[in-house]
Amino acid sequence: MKTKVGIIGAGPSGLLLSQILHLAGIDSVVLERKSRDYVLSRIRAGVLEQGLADMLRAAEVGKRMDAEGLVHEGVNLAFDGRLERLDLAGLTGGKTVMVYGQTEVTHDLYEARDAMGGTVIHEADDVTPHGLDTDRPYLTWTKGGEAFRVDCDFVAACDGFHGVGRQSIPKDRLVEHEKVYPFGWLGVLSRTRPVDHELIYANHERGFALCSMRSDVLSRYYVQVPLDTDIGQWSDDRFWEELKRRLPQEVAARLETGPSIEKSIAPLRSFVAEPLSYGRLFLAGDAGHIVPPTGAKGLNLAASDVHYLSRALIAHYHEGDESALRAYSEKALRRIWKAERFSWSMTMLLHRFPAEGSFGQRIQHAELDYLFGSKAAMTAMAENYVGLPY
Ligand code: FAS
Ligand code: PHB
Repeated sequence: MKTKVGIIGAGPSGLLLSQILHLAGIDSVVLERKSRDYVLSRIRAGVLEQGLADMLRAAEVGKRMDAEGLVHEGVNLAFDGRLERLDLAGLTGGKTVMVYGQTEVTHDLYEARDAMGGTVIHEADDVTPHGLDTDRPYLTWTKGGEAFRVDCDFVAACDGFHGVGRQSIPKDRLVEHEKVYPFGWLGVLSRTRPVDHELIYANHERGFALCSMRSDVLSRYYVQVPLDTDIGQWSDDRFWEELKRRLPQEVAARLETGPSIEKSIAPLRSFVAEPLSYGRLFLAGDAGHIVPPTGAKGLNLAASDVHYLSRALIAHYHEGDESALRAYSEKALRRIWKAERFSWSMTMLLHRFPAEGSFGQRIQHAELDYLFGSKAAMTAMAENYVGLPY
């Protein structure tokens, strides 16, 4: 088998890259280790920056998002008994975010790949990149006990934090920067009406909470939990009671509860690998970086990586111009680090850090009180939340 770009991973990064390259007449093969159903069963991100929404429309996969997604012009922060609204559109000259689940984005990308004859191979075991430091790299894998190989010009590792791509870069050519937070997020998905028409991020002495949604009848909630939490100890009733205790009373009073249809714990970390390329291998999305979900940046950073990488590959094939491929890592990392900073700052501002004691919480309240008394501070938060330019 031969293709131009071998893509490892059929998450949003890999599928979006494959779709954009196809529309530019550049063929690719996507190798995914899990089944399609497994990929589509994962509940992940919920907030799309305008940049990602525009990319999906340009890639001819934005129709269902525009029909079913929720455009949000503001976001709310609860702290110290207050509920304050950040007017995203008013502070950023009309920019908004789109609430539309990553699962739906992935579903729409799969549909488009199918419709355009895309090659996505699932349950590909032991995907292994070869010859990355040559001009004839290739990928091998096994499936059903049979061995396969695809020769390509380039390899895009869109295989997430635990993927094989980053591991294929020689250790002496990679620097990894990491911060692990001393807590996780316990998330619940429920077929209940969202508690508010916009998101609510809550700083509370019992811990962080987030009220989000997937639609008008599908809600997504999170509470901060210790890293060693046993999810088996968290009944639905316990979750709802804890969430109510972390929200302002007028919000808790109107919270609609119901059976969870998904419940999971996600650890929080900040991570960046540098550089994002090695020979003919390019890292995109979680393969190269991780952010704590507090800033709703994970999926959106994957999008800007794909934006830069797809344009660089198109310049190579259409104009023989290699400069953007050479500049990919530096260009992507500049935007990545700004989103890492924002996600870290939102995490430090909104979560409970027991080691910081009452002084730490008072500092957080002072920062939040200052924020909502300063147009400059609110504008800075708003422009980061809606997404910095590509
Ligand atoms: P993904 O991890 O989505 O996809 C990588 C794909 O590669 C997977 O399908 C995997 O099976 C495949 N793969 C891995 N190794 C392979 C191999 N060796 N061979 C072949 N295939 C391989 N972001 C937010 O903005 N908000 C959130 O609330 C949020 N919640 C999250 C919760 C969890 C539990 C996790 C893990 C992440 C969350 N994120 C969130 C971040 C998430 O949305 C990612 O940013 C997003 O999935 C990035 O997409 P990809 O880069 O495509 O990586
Ligand atoms: C979600 O809806 O899953 C979500 C929204 C905003 C975040 C994190 C997660 O910051």
